Amino acid sequence: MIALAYDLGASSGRALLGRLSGNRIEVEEIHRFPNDPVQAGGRLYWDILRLYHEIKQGLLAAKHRGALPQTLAIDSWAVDFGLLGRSGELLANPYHYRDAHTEGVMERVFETVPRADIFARTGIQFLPFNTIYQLAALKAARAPQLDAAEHFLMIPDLLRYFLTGERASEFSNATTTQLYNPLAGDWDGELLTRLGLERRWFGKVLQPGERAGRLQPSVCEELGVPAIEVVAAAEHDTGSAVVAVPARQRPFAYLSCGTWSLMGTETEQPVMGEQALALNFTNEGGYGGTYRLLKNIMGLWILQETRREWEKQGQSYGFPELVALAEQSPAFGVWIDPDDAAFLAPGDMTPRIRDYCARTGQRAPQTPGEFVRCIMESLALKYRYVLEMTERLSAQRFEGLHMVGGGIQNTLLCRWTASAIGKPVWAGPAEGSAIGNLAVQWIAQGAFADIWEARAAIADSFPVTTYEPRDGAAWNEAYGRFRELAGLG
Ligand code: LFR
Repeated sequence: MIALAYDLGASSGRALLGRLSGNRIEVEEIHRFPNDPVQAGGRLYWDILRLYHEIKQGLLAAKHRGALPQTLAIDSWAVDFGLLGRSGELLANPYHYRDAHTEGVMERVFETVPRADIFARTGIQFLPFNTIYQLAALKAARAPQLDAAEHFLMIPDLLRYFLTGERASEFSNATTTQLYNPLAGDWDGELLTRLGLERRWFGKVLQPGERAGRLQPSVCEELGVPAIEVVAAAEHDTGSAVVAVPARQRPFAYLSCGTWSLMGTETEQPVMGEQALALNFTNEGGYGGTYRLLKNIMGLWILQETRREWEKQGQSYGFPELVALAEQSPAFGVWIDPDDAAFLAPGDMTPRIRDYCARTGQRAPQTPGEFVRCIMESLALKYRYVLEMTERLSAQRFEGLHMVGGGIQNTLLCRWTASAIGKPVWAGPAEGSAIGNLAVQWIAQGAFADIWEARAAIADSFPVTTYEPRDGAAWNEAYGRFRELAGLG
């Protein structure tokens, strides 16, 4: 059975062809393309039509291989969206969630709807770029697109709409808007109304695995392909990544490791108590009505931006080179809290790291190796904190940590993570989101009975590397100091 997964990340997109025979999964990347954000007029956008063009190229690549899929599905990063007008046209280019227009908006929204109310209605963590604050920012700016808007679609919904002509939202991604009420099982009409947003913009919400239409005739004609069926995967990439965690049962802990690090556990019910609110955990919707009780950690973003900064200055380093430099630098010298608000916006990171060090009375890193060591050790230490909080909130103990996603290619990070948490790390698969996307398509096609059968096939088809913890005493001591420095209780 052949399925085609599109996985769009914050810096590149891929089309992967998945073949399933018996319980054996094979994936082949057939198309990869950059997804560079575009700055224009002081704003930061996604190049949505270019992404749609690349999606078509992926279909052509499958056709030229003689491997047309039975179904296809798209997953991407969360929270971003487009608005459609009366005749279904896209009204404006979608903003990038790291655009500055949401600065300070979250706090202003709390004056209308208090923070605790928003959490009680949605169970979603407070991130300044959540859809709710993006829409509030457009509203405050009297953006003309709001006057003409008829439909709201998130990025994968929008691309799926271009392909099929059918408009529908998808559950896993819808929850990330912070406008969806998991207890009511629908968009939160009251919350929308209180913010002056229109309930009617928000349409039907499909569950991951539901069929979502077929390629429309104009697309079939343009590409010379049949009317392939389109499935709603867990369209939030993190949702798809968690589908692909090769665990045999619950409970399990995961870290989806890419530009962001998403750490948590899969639960059957959202955890919406006071403690979850205080720790700013989230409950994003998943496959089969599950939830991802997790926390966003800034992740490899800081390293990616640091590398970009050095490149701009004419010093080009590959990631493996940077990791090697970090390994050769002295241990436990200086740390940052990766989730400090200073590290969210795009741009040069080394001045912000220096500034953080000055604020916290530390000697700033000097060499590239020291900077990278600082970033990676800080991530590993933050992972330990978030894992402990996940255990506390879910009242579970984890024997180890599943790491999935491209970040596991950074084997030093996997090693340090195991040492920091004092538990084994099981790393794999690296193509987490794409494989989870494919798995949901195969469940929809009837090839897997359920998610556990899919996870067993994933466990049998892809290598998983185990990293055992080392130097326990030194990491424990470091963790104590890190918590104090980062003000983590
Ligand atoms: C990861 C991710 C995170 C989300 C962030 C922004 O790619 O989807 O889960 O918080 O991107 O959308």
